[in-house]
Amino acid sequence: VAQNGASSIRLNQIGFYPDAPKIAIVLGGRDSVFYIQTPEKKTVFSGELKQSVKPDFAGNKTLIADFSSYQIPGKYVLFVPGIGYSYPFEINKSVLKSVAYASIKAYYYMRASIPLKEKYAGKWHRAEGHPDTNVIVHPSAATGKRLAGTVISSPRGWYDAGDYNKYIVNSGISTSTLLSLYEDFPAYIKTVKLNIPESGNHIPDVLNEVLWNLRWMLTMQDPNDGGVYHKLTNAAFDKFEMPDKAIAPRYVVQKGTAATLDFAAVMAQASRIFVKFPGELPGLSDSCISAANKAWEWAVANPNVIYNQDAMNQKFGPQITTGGYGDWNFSDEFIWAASELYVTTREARFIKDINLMPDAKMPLPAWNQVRLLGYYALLKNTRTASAGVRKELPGLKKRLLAFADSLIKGADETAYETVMDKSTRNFIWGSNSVAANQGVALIQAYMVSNDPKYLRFALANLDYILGRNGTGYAYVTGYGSKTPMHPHHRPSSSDGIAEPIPGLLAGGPNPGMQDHIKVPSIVPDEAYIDDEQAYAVNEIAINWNAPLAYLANALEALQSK
Ligand code: G3I
Ligand code: 9MR
Repeated sequence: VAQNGASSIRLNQIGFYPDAPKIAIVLGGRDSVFYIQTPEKKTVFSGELKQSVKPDFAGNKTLIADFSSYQIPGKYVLFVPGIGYSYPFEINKSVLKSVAYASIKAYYYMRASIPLKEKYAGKWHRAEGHPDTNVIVHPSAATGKRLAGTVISSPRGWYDAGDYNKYIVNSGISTSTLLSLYEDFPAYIKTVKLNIPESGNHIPDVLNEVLWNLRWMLTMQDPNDGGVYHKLTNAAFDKFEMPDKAIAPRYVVQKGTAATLDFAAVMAQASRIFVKFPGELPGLSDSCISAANKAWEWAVANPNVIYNQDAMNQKFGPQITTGGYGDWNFSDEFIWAASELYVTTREARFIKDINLMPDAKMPLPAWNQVRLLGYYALLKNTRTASAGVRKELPGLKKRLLAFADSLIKGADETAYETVMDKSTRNFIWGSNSVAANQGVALIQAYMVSNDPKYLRFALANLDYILGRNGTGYAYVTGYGSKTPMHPHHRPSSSDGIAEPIPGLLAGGPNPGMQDHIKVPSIVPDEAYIDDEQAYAVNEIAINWNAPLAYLANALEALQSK
């Protein structure tokens, strides 16, 4: 008798590369065999189920079905007597390509200030939202030349997440991660076609998409002093309505050190990338580096300007209650900006006066922690390093590998055989981006070492995101059989279309319940609910999609080599 069927068989619901590891985790099974079958239920492979070394985070024993040795491309299901059939999956050489592309196309759907035409957006076409050509300088942002109430134009950019605001800090890391994807895999990225309005213009589509946000970011710098506004925002979150209906006044608020340094880092990186397109984008590279330099100077002169929304609201009105993204520590932002500026300009002055290697820690990237992004930049641009930095690089490489080793240590013994161990550090707001960022770190480790074990665990984390996990959800909208249908995302909720906008990564398990929506379990990797109100587990966000896009596309790029 089939018990729980597909929901008890946890596997990547998209599929597997022919020569890659292929495993499924079986819950509650007693039998000792499993079968791989065609859609017509013809058995093509059988194997023995093995007990996992450790129980899952809830304490239950699990079984592992390993069919790595089966390599023939095709469509399949996995069958376990007494449990039932898994969701269908495929084995083929470019099996992750569609989800990899979708994770980047998702940014097109997040665009402000442009109608999404049916030709590009399919059934999710919609009217233009937020032209942002009449944005008010909030009193917190006023300076001599831009008094409070001054109106500026700050169009384009991507919406941050389920809300319609545009935050520099979060936008910056997302933009940089997509730029890095191009920087690290240019030949592959040139083949990525996204069907967006700019397609066919001799610039790779990934860069076309990046430009939509980069051009917005450039408008967020105060031309009078080089400082960068923290965000462009409504006073309060919009209700759940389509973007063209959300017409509340928009503000740019206080400048801050974090926003200004993140901006400097992104502009420095963009400058060295777009310099290769002088015909298509004349002057852009120069504008980017000069914006980066001005931002750097502002930050050096203003090294400790915190964006403290509560404090700001005590001094100025109207009160701003949208996302804070307030960070109190800028040492990592200085490291990232200095590293990018240094790599682009080769001027040692940028790294001279900052503490580039304060300690041996390698904290995983997040909106409030960007140190590793600087190290990634240094490690992959060794050719441009001056003697001073060159002597630091072997140590940095060692630390990256030690960090990667610490991630994969014991992973084979966890129930799901991924590096997403029980640690509370992993299951925070946006935990799926932790899984994705671990994958990115492992790819970096692979690239500096050529050791395939890092690649194996990077792929395992993508398997995690696509279904081999504690809930059995494939967390990218539109991909897989059991996938979020009700993300906390205003357009997906308001457009009258049953399927959410595709290619978006849900935040993922987080027992914190900051949204006061009860999750079915507080076991860390099970604390998830596909509920539109549950923004602490089921929102989507550009900074979560970016490491997913990097991971999935890097794996495709490395696979196709
Ligand atoms: O840093 C602590 C960590 O030490 C601790 O172990 C952990 C335990 O819960 O909490 C960590 O702090 C969390 C912090 O994110 C860092 O991850 C806070 O609890 C958590 O409340 C905070 O959540 C942030 C949330 O905004 C609320 O401020 C998310 O990271 C951030 O992604 C989210 O961003 C929002 C924007 O404000 C608005 N737009 C949507 C976007 C996505 O939800
Ligand atoms: O929709 C908002 C989401 O983007 C944020 O991540 C979240 C936390 O800041 O807040 C959401 O907005 C909610 C607000 O905080 C409280 N009232 C209900 C809003 C959702 O409809």
